[in-house]
Amino acid sequence: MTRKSFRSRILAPLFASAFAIALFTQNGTRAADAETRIGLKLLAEGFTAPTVLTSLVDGSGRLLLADQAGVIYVLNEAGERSEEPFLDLRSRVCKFNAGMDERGVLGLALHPQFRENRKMYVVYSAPLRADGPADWNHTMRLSEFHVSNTDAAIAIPDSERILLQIDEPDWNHNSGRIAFGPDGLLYLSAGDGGAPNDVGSRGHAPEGNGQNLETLLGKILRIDVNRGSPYGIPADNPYADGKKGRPEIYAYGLRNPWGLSFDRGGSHDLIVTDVGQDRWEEINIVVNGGNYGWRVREGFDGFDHKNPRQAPSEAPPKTGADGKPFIDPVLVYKTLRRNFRDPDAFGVTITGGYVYRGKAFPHLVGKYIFGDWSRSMGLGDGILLAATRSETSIAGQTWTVEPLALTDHPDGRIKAFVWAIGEDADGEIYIMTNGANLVSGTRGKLYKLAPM
Ligand SMILES: [Ca+2]
Repeated sequence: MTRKSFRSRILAPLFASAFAIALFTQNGTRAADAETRIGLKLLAEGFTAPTVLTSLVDGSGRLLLADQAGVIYVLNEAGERSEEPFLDLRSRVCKFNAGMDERGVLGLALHPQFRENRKMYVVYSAPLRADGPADWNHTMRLSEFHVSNTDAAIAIPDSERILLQIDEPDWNHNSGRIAFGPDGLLYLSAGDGGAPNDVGSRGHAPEGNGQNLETLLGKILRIDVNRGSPYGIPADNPYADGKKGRPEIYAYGLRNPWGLSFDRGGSHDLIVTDVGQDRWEEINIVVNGGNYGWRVREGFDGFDHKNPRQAPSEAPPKTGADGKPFIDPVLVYKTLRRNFRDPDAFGVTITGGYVYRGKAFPHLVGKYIFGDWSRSMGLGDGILLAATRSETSIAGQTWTVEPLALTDHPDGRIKAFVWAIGEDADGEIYIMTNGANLVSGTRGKLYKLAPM
């Protein structure tokens, strides 16, 4: 070996990496100059556990904020809360746990023709209905309400028309997110009913609710609120005739889908996040009739409910009980369960968000903005994240993810529970946080992603 070749072997990689760093810095600086810096602007506080933020589409620019504790508020663009709530459901929601709780007001959506018909839809957890299974926990209710014709900021409590009731064996894994699709139909996410691993004699089918087509638990449902009594079944729902499954089912194999939204641009994908058991948090693009795997798969792996912390040694199943192939998530990341320092695990629970289609941040357009609830069940330590569709599949994933770099939180960590993400009529994004893992108190806050 000559001295020269020795030197070049040592120096060439050093030179190459120094060159790469220089390029990266140059690109990074250039990119940072072009990108509008993202600030977390506190809009309102003093809530309990805010779950939904949407626009009151009456031309006033006002916002609606649903609080899990039972009240829906009207806010102006500056975040100031109207004295009179939009709708107070505290006498209709079930009694909350002293500790953690996943019940309460969980979903809110205005009818696509709200300006003309003043109809809106709410999902909330009511006490167990009289004819519900005796030892079950509560009944999740999807109801229609009318809003005053003279004042769009007041919903009429007595106008409630209950559309759908789902009995829930436990207080957790309810989901209850709703959104109208571009088809004008209402989509509702229902969790697997609670209890670890979708197993249990109280309220879980032998094969798990996610894979059982005779229960609405563990599903994405789709109904037509504009016809039928109390609603219509879309003709192309996969089990519309009711012979092989419940006609409301649109897709299945979900565990605790705390996130359901349509991309308002692109191909209007329905994006559903699914909270993992012990190993993987998922983002899924949900299609008609799709089977997303729970509880025989988690992430890209198989799932053994008797040994949930390890992937089974055999290859994951490729097809479900109906013979159709499972649909892979577009992105997974590790669930933080045991190793609290694992850098690949953002937290313990994925919180679904929205594909950004607003105007404030051109560099975010087309990215899916979401979060993870917290690194800890007891202490609020959540993160905001941005996922990007990638050109090539990486280990089966077609999206990539990185922390959403905020002006005051460059690592995306906002030091609170990321309870929910919201979106207004302009496509701008809101973050709802809770300072405690409780549905009591006044530690809930509403932030807007705003140039800063
Ligand atoms: Ca899945």
